[in-house]
Parts: sequence; C-alpha cells; structure tokens
Amino acid sequence: MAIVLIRQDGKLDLWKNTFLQQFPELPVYHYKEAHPEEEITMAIVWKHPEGSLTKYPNLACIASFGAGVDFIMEDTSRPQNVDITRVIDPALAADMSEYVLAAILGYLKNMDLYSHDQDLSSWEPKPYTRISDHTVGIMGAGTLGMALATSLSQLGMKVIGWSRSPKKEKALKIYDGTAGKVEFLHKSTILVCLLPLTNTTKGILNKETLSHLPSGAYLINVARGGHLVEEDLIPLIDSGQLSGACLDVFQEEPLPTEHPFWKHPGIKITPHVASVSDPASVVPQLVENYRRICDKEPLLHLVDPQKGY
Ligand code: NDP
Ligand code: OXD
Repeated sequence: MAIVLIRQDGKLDLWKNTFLQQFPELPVYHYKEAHPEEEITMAIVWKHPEGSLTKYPNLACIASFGAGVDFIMEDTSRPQNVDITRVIDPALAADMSEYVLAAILGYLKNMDLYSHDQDLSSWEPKPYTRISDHTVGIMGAGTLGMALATSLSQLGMKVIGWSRSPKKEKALKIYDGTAGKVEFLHKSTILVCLLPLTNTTKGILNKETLSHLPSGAYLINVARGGHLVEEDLIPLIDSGQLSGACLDVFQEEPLPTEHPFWKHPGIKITPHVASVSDPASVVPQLVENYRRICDKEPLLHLVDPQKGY
C-alpha cells in the first residue's frame, strides 16, 4: 500500500517533504518519480492530468488536496467505484473568512477607488457605506459558508445563507432550494458564492440570477470560475445592477492577459488565493485516511458522487 501525489503547480516537493517530516516512514511518492503503480491505494490530487489515475489498478481512494472536487468529478477516465474525499480544515475555513472579510471591507470603504486616486495624486473623499447597511448573502451554507457566516455575524453583519437542503440554524436564516433562491437574492446586497461546482450549480451566477439582487449589489466569487457566466458580468456592472465584483476564480486560470476583466474598474481580481490548503495543517487528515484504507475503516470527508460534492 502506498500514496501517490499528483499536482502540476510546482508544489509537489513541498507536499512530499511535509508528509515525510510529519510521517517519516510513510510510503509516499510523487507521480513524476519512479513508483510502484500496483501498490498505490491512495492518489492525492489537485488538477491532475486527465487520464493520470488510470494506471493504478488497486486504487481505493482519490483524495483532493483541497475542499473542491470538481476537477476529479470532471475526469471521466478516473476509476469508478473508488472513494473520493476532500479537505475539511478549520485553517482553510479561517483563511477563507479573512479573505471575504477583506473583500467586503475594501468594497465598503472604497479602498480600490482610493488606490486609483492615489495613482493620480487625487484627493477626493467619497461616500461610503457601513457594515450595518448591508446584508451578506452566502450561496453555499456548507463548511466554508457557515464558518464565514459565523465570523461576519460576530462583527455585527447581517448574514443570510442558501443551501440545497433545508437547515435549522438558530442564529442564521438559511433559504434553500429553488423555492428559497429568489427571496434570498432579493435580500442580499453583497453576494458571496461558496458553492461547489456541480452540474446543478454551473453557470448559476448569470444575468437572470444576478438581476434578482437589489440594484447596486456587490458580487464576491470565491468558489469556482464555472459558477459565473463571464460574459454577463460586465454588462451588469456597466448598467449599475451590480456596483462591482471581487473575483478569485475564473473559467480559465491563469486568467488570460487579454481578458476584459483585467481592465474593468469595477472588477477586483486575485489569482485563486482566497484560501489555500496549508500542507502542515492538512497532511494529518490525509494520512489518517490512508491509515483507514490500510485498516479497511470508513474514510473521513467522503464526497457523495451523486451530488458531486
Ligand atoms: P461544502 O460541501 O461543505 O458546502 C457546499 C454548500 O453548497 C452546502 O451548503 C450545499 O448545500 C450547497 N449547495 C450545493 N449544491 C447546491 C445547490 N444546487 N443549490 C443550493 N446549495 C447548494 O463545501 P465547502 O464549503 O467546503 O467548499 C465550497 C467550495 O469552495 C468548494 O467546493 C470549492 O470549489 C470552493 N473553494 C475555493 C477556494 C478558493 O481559494 N477560492 C478554497 C476552498 C474552497 P447542502 O448543505 O444542502 O448540502
Ligand atoms: C480548494 C481550492 O478547493 O483551493 O480547496 O480552491
């Protein structure tokens, strides 16, 4: 039994070294080095090359290095009937909450406009809004969405959520399903997308959905680029239906240099960094699942392949 690590972003050595620092005896390989394919029972992947999972005949688990598993579900060549797991980590949730808070406060206090003014040496006070003027609507009241809701509520923000299944939360109104969607949108002056990307949520941030928001609402997409119908965004901002957007994720990453989002004054861009799995924090849960595979115990953080998340 052994683990293979597959990712193409230059972080393979960092991850492998962290595994070995924490668990020196662990049989862990990265996919570019010679490794015993028949022995691999766990593949830990992040945007792996399509087809790269087909060479492991004894795979028992495909684990995402992160919270999302959309890139695993999209790989139709992956061996079927193999457990899929994802990361659930308080540090990942805390980082996401900090990012979204920064985006909200930057928007409320016009930080981007002042950066632009500074470039022009222009002293021009602008009207700003306060936390109490807004309701933050979180699409996706799951692990990250609920942690965010708690953080924002503690700062005195009005927060509502939207999920697929009904939930009873004392401190938070959570709308659910298609029936609850429009009312949820009507109330959200700042919309944060924290949905998983699935067949049902693909393209959900489109002209129709975003037109249900109050005029001048602000969009923060920290989930996946595939949630946003990109060609709908600029017309919605230019018409005033949206006052702007903060985007961390894009249909194509890195965002192509010629993409119109780069130059639009109402759009703030970050390079998929809202929250990034920290190897030191995440390795223990991945190794715990490896132990469970070896001991034939149920795995932690399993994905439901029917739901796709
Ligand atoms: P969870 O699976 O814990 O939560 C997903 C939430 O979305 C649940 O509340 C779920 O509803 C809801 N949901 C799913 N489908 C629908 C639907 N069709 N309609 C309404 N609600 C729906 O995921 P996480 O919170 O852990 O992560 C969310 C996503 O954040 C990840 O999938 C990933 O894509 C993204 N992410 C982005 C990062 C970044 O750096 N930009 C970093 C980490 C994650 P229910 O509760 O009823 O199941
Ligand atoms: C994740 C991500 O899904 O970083 O964890 O996007």
